Amino acid sequence: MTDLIPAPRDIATTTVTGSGEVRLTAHSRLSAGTGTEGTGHWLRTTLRQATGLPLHEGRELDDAGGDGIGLRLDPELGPEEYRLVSDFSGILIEGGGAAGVFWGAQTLRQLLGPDAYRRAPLGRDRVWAVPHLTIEDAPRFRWRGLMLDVARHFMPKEGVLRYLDLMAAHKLNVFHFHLTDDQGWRIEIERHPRLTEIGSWRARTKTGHRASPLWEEKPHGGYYTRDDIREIVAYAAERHITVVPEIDVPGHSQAAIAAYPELGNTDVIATDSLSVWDTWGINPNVLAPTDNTLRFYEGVFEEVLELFPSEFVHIGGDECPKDQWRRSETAQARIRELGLADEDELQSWFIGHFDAWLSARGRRLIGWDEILEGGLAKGAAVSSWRGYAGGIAAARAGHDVVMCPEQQVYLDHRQDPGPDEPVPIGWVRSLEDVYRFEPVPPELTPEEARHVLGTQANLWTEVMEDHARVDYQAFPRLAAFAEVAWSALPAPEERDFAGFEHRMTAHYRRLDALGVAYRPPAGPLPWQ
Ligand code: TNX
Repeated sequence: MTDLIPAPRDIATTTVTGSGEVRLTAHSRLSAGTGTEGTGHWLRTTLRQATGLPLHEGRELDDAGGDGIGLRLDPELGPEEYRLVSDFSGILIEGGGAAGVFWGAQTLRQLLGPDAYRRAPLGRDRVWAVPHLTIEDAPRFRWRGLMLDVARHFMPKEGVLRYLDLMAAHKLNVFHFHLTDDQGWRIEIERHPRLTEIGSWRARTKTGHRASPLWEEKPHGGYYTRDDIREIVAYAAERHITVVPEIDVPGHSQAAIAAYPELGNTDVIATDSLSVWDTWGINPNVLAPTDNTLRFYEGVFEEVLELFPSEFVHIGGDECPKDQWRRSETAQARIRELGLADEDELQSWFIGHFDAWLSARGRRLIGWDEILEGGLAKGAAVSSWRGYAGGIAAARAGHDVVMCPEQQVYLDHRQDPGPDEPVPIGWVRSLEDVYRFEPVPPELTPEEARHVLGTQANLWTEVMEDHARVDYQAFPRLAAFAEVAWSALPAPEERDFAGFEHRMTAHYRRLDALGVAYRPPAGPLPWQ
């Protein structure tokens, strides 16, 4: 029962209270103190579904009694820190902030056993018990992220909400929402309706693994309306998850150019003949560095800021081939006019424009590590994906960093060398590899290391056409990643992977109850 993932900082079961347990019954009450009402609502709703117990409101904390649950703030604790005590007076969860109480509630759900993850009670005769114990816990990093690419394959809104629940269950708190790419534009922008009218569908897509019966070509698309986005952001906020939107510029933009051909390098190619891209890889059709493009994207970002309250806004910046800029007289004129050395500096100027634009509106820019090339914009933070190098350089220059190196935490990469993997791309990233991933490179001084805001796992979905495939790539590795992001694990070679695997046995039962189509640790793979 106490096989918690991610592992808490401290768990004590041998307190003076002895070896009893708290049993939730039809009489158990739940009291949520000031500032914890949101978690109270979440916990009551979630546990009512799973247990069928009413968990009526307790009038006061003490009213929770010996079989109740109390939630309250304790200003002595850090904002995400919590203490969970189960003893003869019931279960008390205290957090430094509302988020801390929420993470404590997630721990309580794990303690109640796998059936606490179901959406309806299996029967009235279940026992819902938590052993007497004390847990003290707090996260290692404040950015515990998951990136989901909904551009390569659209994930309908319900699937996104489900992923937010899965993130919360693993105490992850930043959802990096990759909303645009060459293969699709997924967010409604009122002032530029063609972005979704044209940009959200591609006529042809290759789905599945070549060797699988799912391999077929068919149209693909979809997008989120503004209200869908509002709902996703609100749902995330209820779970103490921040949604960081990504609008990828100036590369990975063919869907936008297909919708508005004037955004492309019209003096180099006939952009009006481009359609939403239907293959994968690095695309040569990038945005033209013109005033028109800047104004267009300022309009896009204005609407994005209205919908997303997050401090950080991701502007992509990755994999922007410079060939068209080299050949474009318009781009070359801009380079001369700005007195720039080359096309790298032109990209840097482009990103710098949005850095200043976002800063003026009280937000902060974050981009993939290519934004270091040609000079990093003043306030920019970096998602270090091509290994650690970009992150190290950025941290040394005083910029904040999120570590997400493809060598460790790209969950689209295969997790086993066997011939049966449905996604035979990338290097092998086993569960153990992810568990031994260290987000802070030893090269950094403690001062520099303070710029590592945290870490993020990335789910690129070129070869994940539905949520079962996303689940298969994400799990169980995301559970290992969550422990890396949350728990203060020792150095990689000293980590107790066998102990983690042992705790996973209990965690697989939770994932089963949640209906997660994870890669099974043994036995036939789902399609065999
Ligand atoms: C590189 S990571 C990309 C993505 C691909 C991914 C596939 C990054 C910033 N760019 O466009 O989907 O590799 O692993």
